[in-house]
Amino acid sequence: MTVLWTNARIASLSGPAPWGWIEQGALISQAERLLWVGPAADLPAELLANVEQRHDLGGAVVTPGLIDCHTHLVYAGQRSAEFEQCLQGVAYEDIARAGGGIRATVAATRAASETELFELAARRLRYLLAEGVTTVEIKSGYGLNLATEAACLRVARRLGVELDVEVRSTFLGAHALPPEFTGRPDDYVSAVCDWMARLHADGLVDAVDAFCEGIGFTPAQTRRVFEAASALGLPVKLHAEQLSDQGATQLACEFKALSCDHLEHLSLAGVQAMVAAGTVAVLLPGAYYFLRETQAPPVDALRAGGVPIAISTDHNPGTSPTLSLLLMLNMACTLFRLTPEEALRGVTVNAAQALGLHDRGQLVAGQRADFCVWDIEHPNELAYFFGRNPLRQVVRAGVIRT
Ligand code: DI6
Ligand code: FE
Repeated sequence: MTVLWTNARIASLSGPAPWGWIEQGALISQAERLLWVGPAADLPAELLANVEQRHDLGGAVVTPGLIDCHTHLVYAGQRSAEFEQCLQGVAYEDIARAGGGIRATVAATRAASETELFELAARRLRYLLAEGVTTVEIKSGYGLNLATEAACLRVARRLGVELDVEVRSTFLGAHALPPEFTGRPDDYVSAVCDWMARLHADGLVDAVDAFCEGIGFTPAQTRRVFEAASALGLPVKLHAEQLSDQGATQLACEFKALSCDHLEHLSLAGVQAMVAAGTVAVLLPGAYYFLRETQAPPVDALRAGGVPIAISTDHNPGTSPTLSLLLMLNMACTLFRLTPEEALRGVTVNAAQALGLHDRGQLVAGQRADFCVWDIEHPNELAYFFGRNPLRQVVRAGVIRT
């Protein structure tokens, strides 16, 4: 099916114009791809001759479909009681050391059935889709044994089949030390490397992640996880420098990481490593806000180095229980001083790069026909409003979804 979409004001995020703006724009999609994007006045007659269906978008603003490139959507339970403790002054790290935190969610997740995990994650994912998310990354990391990690990754795959979204799955076995490995972190890392190979053989893994932190895994342990991933040909990502500077970013960049995520405590040497490796910086303002952090990531240095910056929800029950990617656009601007255009690039083209995807994130010929139609006059409103959802329509793979 060849479809003509007219009367669009397009933020293509491609080309030299701010926002890649096309004032009186049109798009032609053919099956799941864009065949042509540009000013309506330039529509080529030979393509118009083949159009089978037409849609008038009524002068609405059109952007690429949104991409949430860092989520922990599959888990059971929630941790609002820990939120209350944090408000009383107990530190997130102390809750984790006392057996709460990630381990509390691991216990709840192990106790849930795969069907329950699917239903819980589907309910969460629908909130993201309602704001125009067309691609989402989902990490495991709340199972921490082979059976439950596998179940969580199968749930992620099934979400991509049953809900209207493309899912990329990331194995985060090295998220926390499970209780049965207390005092034996190196043995646990060996187990993670072994499970990784099995999960990959079952087609459940698109990338590998780890939590390199004082309360997570050391750089030496993280290196072992990355060596195992590289041996399997899997790309890596890293939760790096969230609570302290471990030099984890430099390590991840040795392995040409797709992205380093969080980065509040990133050093200049870390920035330079990212520049050299072409690694994307994924900033997570929800976690920064929720933990009431005060040291923001070094945005000026990242910008100066030309490091692509992505933005994501980091949805998880402990440090970022948000299901609004639009809210993260606003927070990326207010808390991290991104421009609204940088923020939109952060949930489209740069988020795609953070997932190793090069077929989406901009509206140009050859890319996927994934786009959002918004009830706004200017794309900067996506970062300006908070708690308002101006989404009118989603087109994914060339088909109207909502
Ligand atoms: N960093 C985070 O912010 C989340 N995971 C991670 O490695 C927190 C996960 C949790 O507290 O449940
Ligand atoms: Fe995370």
